[in-house]
Order: sequence, then C-alpha cells, then structure tokens
Amino acid sequence: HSRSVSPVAVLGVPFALGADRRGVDMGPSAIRYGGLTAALDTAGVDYTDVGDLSPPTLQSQPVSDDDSAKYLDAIAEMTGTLADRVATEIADGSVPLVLGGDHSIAMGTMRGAAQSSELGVIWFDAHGDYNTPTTSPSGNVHGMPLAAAHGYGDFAEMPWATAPNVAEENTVIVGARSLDADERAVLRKSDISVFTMADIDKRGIGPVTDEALDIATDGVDDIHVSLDLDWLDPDDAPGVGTPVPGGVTYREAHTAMERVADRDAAESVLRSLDVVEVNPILDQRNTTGERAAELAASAFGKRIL
Ligand code: 5AB
Ligand code: MN
Ligand code: MN
Ligand code: MN
Repeated sequence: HSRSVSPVAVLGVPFALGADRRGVDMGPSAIRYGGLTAALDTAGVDYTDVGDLSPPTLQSQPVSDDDSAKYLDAIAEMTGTLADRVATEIADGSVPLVLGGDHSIAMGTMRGAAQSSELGVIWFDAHGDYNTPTTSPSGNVHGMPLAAAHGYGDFAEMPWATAPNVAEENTVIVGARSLDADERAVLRKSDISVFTMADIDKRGIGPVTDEALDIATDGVDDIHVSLDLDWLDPDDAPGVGTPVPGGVTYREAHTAMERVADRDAAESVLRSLDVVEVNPILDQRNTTGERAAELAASAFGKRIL
C-alpha cells in the first residue's frame, strides 16, 4: 500500500481500565479537539473519522479484585473488539490511526494488524511496557501490552492477548528511560532491540529512528508504530499519567515521525499507528492533545512547505 492510495481510518478507543485512572478515556476527544483533522488536511492525507468504539468504562466495572492484572476481563473484551475492527479496516485497504485511551489498547491494534501477515513493531515510549501479571509493580495492564503481544510469560496462557506474526527480532523500543527490574532483565535476554535515551543522546533521533525502521522492517511486510505521549519530556507533554523526566523534545518526536513517513513514502511500510496515554485532566490547556494531533499527522507525511 502507498500513502496516496491507502486512506487513513481514524478510530477512537476511549479506554482507561488499563491505567486504572480516569481522564485517559477522554484522549480521543482531546486529540480531535487538538486539531487532528486540520493537521491531516494539511498533510494531504485522505482520511475518514470512523468514530469511537464503546469499550467498558471504569464506572461500569466493579473495582477489580485481581491486583496482578486489573480489569483483565474488560481488557480482553476491548482487545477482541478492537482487533476485529482493525483487521477489517486493513482488509478494506485503510491504515488505522487508533486514538487511545491507555496503552493497553495497543494489544487490540497489534492483534488486529498482525492477522494478515508478519508485522514489525516500533514502540516510542519512556517505558518498556514489558511487564506481566507476575512482574508488574502496579497491576496496571498498560504496562504490559508489548509482553502480551509476544505471548511472553503469563500471556502464553492468554491467546486473546497475543499478536500472531510479531517476532521479537522485529520489535524495537525507542526512548526507554524507566524500566522495572524484571522488565529490564527480560528485555536484556530477549531479541527485542531497545534504544534508550542515552542512545538518542549519543547518535541523534534521526539515525536511531532509521535503524529502528531497518530492524522492524527486516524480512517482514509492514510495521505497527505505537506512540505513547509519555515518550516526550513532561515539559512538552504534561498530560500523561506516568510522566518521566528526561524525554525527547517535541521537535525530536517530529523528526522520528517524519522518518517513519519518509520510509512509508518509499517502501509503503506503515500498516497501523496508535497514539496513546493522552490524559486531558492532567494536561495544561490540551497541549498534549495538540502535540499528539500534530505528531500523528507527521507520521503520515505532514510537510511545512
Ligand atoms: B505506559 C510501570 N512500568 O508497569 C508499570 O504509560 C509503568 O503505557 C507503566 O508506558 C507505564 O506500572 C505504562 C511502573
Ligand atoms: Mn506505554
Ligand atoms: Mn509510557
Ligand atoms: Mn505495505
């Protein structure tokens, strides 16, 4: 697929149960209000906003009694619905742009996007999101979606959570700066590539993103890109639930998305994108919603001139 012929399908997933925190379910609204359609228009992107899913809400759930992986039944329901929808949009020739919601929604996007054939993944995040119910310090499933996709650990027993056709060798984390002890040990042993903030400092975000694209696309058809807004420094993107100082600047984040767009223009590699963890309750006048909108458009080829 090439950008000129593949329309983008904007799909909101107002979901907060993976973060166990109100506000992140308003992310899709905040990103749209932040100027998403204007930014996509400027980018010359052919898109349709297909609206929001209606996943389970915090107010519809009894407080979770599973401290190791909170609200897992509701998360399974959301994952199944989203995976089916993403797979359908891709089969119809679209590239889904999925607006979160907390990062647990990426389990659904990846599961749907990986139905058709092998898929690489690039994970732009302060965190590794490689916990399992056994290792998680919080029990919040938004810290687990990448481990779930690979069927790692406890997730080997949860086929609904996994993404078929996603190999560790084609999975790349970019910008990590907060890994839990168990996550760190697992990632070091794995075939997943992790570029930390130190790598970005040394080499620059452009070369690091280009290498991430090389690894993610090696021998596979397409990639999924997952953009957690806490990847950015909290000074630039304050509206997130788990901020970590020392992140990339807004400008560096643009450079990364532009490299994704450049590769896609040349080789047609982008199968799906999600933009997650925007929490307007924690934000300063929707700054983070606006940043998310502009960065999404950059991934689809927004140009200034
Ligand atoms: B996010 C933490 N590792 O598991 C955990 O925002 C934070 O999707 C997870 O990257 C952050 O609770 C999840 C401490
Ligand atoms: Mn994340
Ligand atoms: Mn994160
Ligand atoms: Mn392709």
